[in-house]
Formats: sequence, C-alpha cells, structure tokens
Amino acid sequence: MKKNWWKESIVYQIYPKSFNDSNGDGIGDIRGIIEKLDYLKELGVNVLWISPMLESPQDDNGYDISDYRRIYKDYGTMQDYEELLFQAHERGIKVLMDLVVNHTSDEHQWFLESKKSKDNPYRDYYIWKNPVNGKEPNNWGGAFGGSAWEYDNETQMYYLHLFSKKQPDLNWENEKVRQEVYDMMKFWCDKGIDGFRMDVINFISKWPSLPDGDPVVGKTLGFCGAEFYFYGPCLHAYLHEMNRNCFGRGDKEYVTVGECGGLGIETAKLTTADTRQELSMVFNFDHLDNPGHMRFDEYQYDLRKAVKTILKWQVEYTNHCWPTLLFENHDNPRVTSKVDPTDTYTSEIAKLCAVLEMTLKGSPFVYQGQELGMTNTHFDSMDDVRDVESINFYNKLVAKGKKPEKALRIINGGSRDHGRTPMQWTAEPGAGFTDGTPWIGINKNAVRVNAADEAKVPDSVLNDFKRLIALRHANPALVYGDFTQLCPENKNVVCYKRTLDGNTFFVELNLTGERQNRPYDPVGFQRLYSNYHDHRDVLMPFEANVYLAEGEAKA
Ligand code: TEU
Ligand code: CA
Repeated sequence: MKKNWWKESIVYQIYPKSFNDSNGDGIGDIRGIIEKLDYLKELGVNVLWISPMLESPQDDNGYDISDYRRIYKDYGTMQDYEELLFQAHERGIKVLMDLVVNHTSDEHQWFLESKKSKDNPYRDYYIWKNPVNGKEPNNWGGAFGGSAWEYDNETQMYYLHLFSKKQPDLNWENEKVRQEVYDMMKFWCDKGIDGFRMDVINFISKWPSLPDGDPVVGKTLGFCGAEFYFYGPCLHAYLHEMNRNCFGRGDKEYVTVGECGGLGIETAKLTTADTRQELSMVFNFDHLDNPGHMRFDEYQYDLRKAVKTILKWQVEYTNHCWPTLLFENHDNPRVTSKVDPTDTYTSEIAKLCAVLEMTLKGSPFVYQGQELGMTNTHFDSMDDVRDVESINFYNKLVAKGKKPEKALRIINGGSRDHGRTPMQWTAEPGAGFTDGTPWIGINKNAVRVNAADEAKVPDSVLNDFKRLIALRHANPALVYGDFTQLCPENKNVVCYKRTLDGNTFFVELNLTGERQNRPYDPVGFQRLYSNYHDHRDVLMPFEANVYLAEGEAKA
C-alpha cells in the first residue's frame, strides 16, 4: 500500500452559496469561507473541496459555468480566491477545485459561438444532431427531466444536454475541446490549487453512434440512455491524457477524485489503480440510495444495506486503489433524516456515520453541517425550493396529474435542497450565516443545532467529530491498517478490526433502531469512543463503539 498525503487527509466539502455570507447579501462567499478557516482547522480537516465558484448564470448553482477563468461575481474576486488559497495553505489546509467539464453553461462564449451557424469554428465543441423523423435524435432522458436534447431554431438542429437545457454537453471527441480543458486546468494548477473533484467525469465519453437507450436499463442507471455514456469507449483514454497533460506531469502530487455515479468496483479499479495514471479516487454512490430506490422515493433508508456496500469496497478494492468514504453531499438529503425521519436518534446516527468514516480504509469526506448533525428541513411550499432538479420534477409530477400537495410531499422526500440550507453557525436569526435575507430558508432547528452551542457541549456531534478525526490522525492503523470483518453473518450489528504494526482497533456498530445482542464480546478491549455514555450488555439503537484490542492507541 503506497502512502500518499491524500490517503491520510480528511476532506471537507463546502457548498459556497450556503456556507458563510460575509457581506449580508444572503449569499455565501469567499471571504465568508476565509472567516471560517480557523473553525475548519480546529475541526481537524486537511483538505477543502469547494463546489464551483466560477462565473455562472446559476441555473444549477454553479455547475453551469460560463467562464472558466473568472470567479462568480456574488462569491467575490480572483484576489479573494487567491487570498483563500494563501490563508488555507498557511493553516496547512489544501484546496480542491470542482472541475465541471462534461458540460458548460449555454451562456459560455463557446456555446454562443457554436449555436450561431453550422460552420462556426466552435460548432463541434458541442454535440449537435439533426432531427430524426422530425423528433429528438434518440430517446435519452435528461437528469433534470424531459429529453436530453434541446431543439435550436437558429440552425434547426438539436444539441445534447444530459442535465438542464442550460448545460450543453461538451464534445470530448474534439481534440480542441480537450486541449482547452487541459489549458484551463493548468491555469488553476498554476494558481496553487491542490487537486480537482471532477463533476460527472465518467460521462464525458459517449458512444459515437448515440444509440437509443433501453428504458429498463435506464431505470436502473437513473436515466434512459445512460448505458451509452456512463462508461464510454474513450473514458480511460481521456483520463490518462488529462493526467499526462495536467496534474500528473510535474513534481507536485495533486489529488483527483472523479464523481463517477454508475461505475462499479471493477470499472472504478481501472479508473483509480495507482498503476493506471488516471485518477486518485472516485465517488461511488451505490450506498447512498437503497437498491431499486431513487432519492425521491418515500422509503426508510436502511443503514444495513448502505454499510454492506461500503464494506464490499473495503474487501474487494485491492491495495492499488483507495476508497472514498462519504454519507452526504450537496446532491442528497441529510443522511440522519433518511435513516430516522422521526429525529429520535439523529445525533447517534450522525456519530455512527462519523465512526464509520473515521475508522475505515479510504479518504473520509465530510459535508458542511454533517459535523453538526444537521437534518432535512421542511419545504412548506414550492416557493421555498430552489433546486432546478426539484422544480422540474415537481412540474412534471403535477403535469402528469399528481395533486400539488402530494407532489410537494415527494419533493420533500428527496430534494437536493435539504443539503443546501445555510450552515448553522449560531442560534441567532440568520443562524450566523447571514445578516441579510438568505437565498434559501434556514432550517428552523438552527436554534438548537448549531456550531456555537455544540462547541460548549462535551459530547455534541461537533465535539465527537473532532474527537474521531483526532483519533484517526493519531493512529495510522485506522488509515492504512488491514480490514477484517467479524461475524459477517450478523446483518444488524457490524464488527470489524483494523490492524497495523501490532496495533489493533475493534469497531462495533448497531445499524438498527432496536437494541441488539453483541455478536462479538470485546472483553479485555479498551473502549476509546462511544456515542452512548454507559456500557450495557446489549447494544443500544445505533450504538457505535471503538476499542483498542491490542497494542497502543494514541489520543
Ligand atoms: O451531479 C451529478 C449527479 O449524479 C447528481 O446530480 C444526480 O445525477 C442528479 O441529482 C439526478 O439524480 C453532479 C453535481 O454534483 C450536481 O450538483 C450537478 O447538478 C450535476 O452533476 C450536473 O453538473
Ligand atoms: Ca455574500
């Protein structure tokens, strides 16, 4: 197992619009992030992944970029960004850029040129097709509803957009496009960033013939046609070329993490193995939705299924690959609410997920507010909802005859906006996020779920996150140690060991909301952490314990 700085790092994801507003306009900004760097340092995080902050009309909150070399005006200036890099690096914190190059905004200069005429030099920067029998070129569906094709009257052709119609897909078969992307990436590397999170990077290679998708397969993969782009024929060639032309070329060791929904273990190995010169890591989301469900389905999220998937990667991902560990991001509701909508065991569940992230092999990713045990909010009306995906889905449900109140209930079940409510810094009005009117409503529970109050409570979710992060940093066995699951036949209680250089840690997790008998007796082990105070002969609901089984543990 090669040792790398990014394997020993805790990554914290910031959704800038909702993190901290320094100038009272209700929108988070770069100076607001700078104000919180000491908080992040004290939490123990080593790397920041900041969702896009480049110029954008904000149709998809920045995942629709209109200028790759300019900072979005409401977030600040290039000088602010350079100051953020400097201040973060001063604190030993690295910064990743969110690279969105499967598509641009339809307001990007390249697309404005491309749509002007069929012989425009930029025409082939995007994917244009003639109508087939007067209709869309194929049956691919867009992730935000409707067709993945938009008709353009000017040149009477369709252009492809796997996401919103304001996010036209770039044509990666065009070498000029690839060169533009690599030049842009080098521009930001030269600014001093430390790596990239790569947005839907496995979508960049499409099957050249763009064939019709199988609706049944599409339902499994999430979108009709996905089998012809989620793992396209040139994906590895493009990633290897990008590696050799950008982040893999010099002496500095960058980290790259590809958002690769749909890649399984074997295809992920080919994308991240340290012999492949492609990416460092990938996100796989199989554990974030229970099989056969999508985010908006009304279902109780079963941690047992999620953890089963996570542990499969612990065992099968080999020593040439390195997992990512995450439970939340800006595209998902809060994990605590998915597991326990009654908010009965919120802090126990938040801490149990923290134990998993901090004691398994892989790089832990903590999403803003996860360290506080932030939960879903409630959208009383669609006026409270901001996400293009949720709005389009609501309109589709109502257009299909769903009663508005039923459609709103479905949106409340899975909207990405649950993860985008403002960070809860204090109990004051504005939650310490803003002195102005926030761009999206603040969760009412900020009066009791907030960083300032939790800092004063010894066993708060915040302080337990700090404690677990410190435990991981102090004990290499929790990073590089061998993983062994014990009593794998027990589906309700997961037990595993991590061993390195004579030090062995033992972890037991009750993944259910009921009391469970212990499948493995930790007799003689020293308990280092628990999300419950007293120690019973049964495991309490969502109880999570970390022990030292042999050797020594540093605090
Ligand atoms: O997400 C792609 C993605 O997999 C999810 O957005 C999912 O496909 C979608 O929510 C439908 O279920 C990335 C970004 O994380 C997301 O915020 C962007 O909206 C999307 O790409 C387009 O850039
Ligand atoms: Ca602001």
